[in-house]
Amino acid sequence: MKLKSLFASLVILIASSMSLQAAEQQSVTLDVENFTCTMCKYTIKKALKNVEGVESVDVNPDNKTASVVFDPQKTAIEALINATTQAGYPSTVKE
Ligand SMILES: [Cu+2]
Repeated sequence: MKLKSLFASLVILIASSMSLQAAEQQSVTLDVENFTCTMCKYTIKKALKNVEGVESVDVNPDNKTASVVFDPQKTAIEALINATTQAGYPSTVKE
């Protein structure tokens, strides 16, 4: 009986921490300039992944965009734009 309630509170604890984690994520899509070939995708992806707080990067060479999921507590959109620009690909937030 006691173990069962302990288990139930544990489940609630895990579930609440998971939703908390989801709330800490922000996503943005960037329009990326200077896309010349398919390899650019990897350069851009690497540059963004090196930014602390970036959770995932999805570069789309067809649309010339990069979708980034990041932790807004650790980084900001300006840092993402700066990272692609430093790599030779200036970017702007897709409207
Ligand atoms: Cu290229």
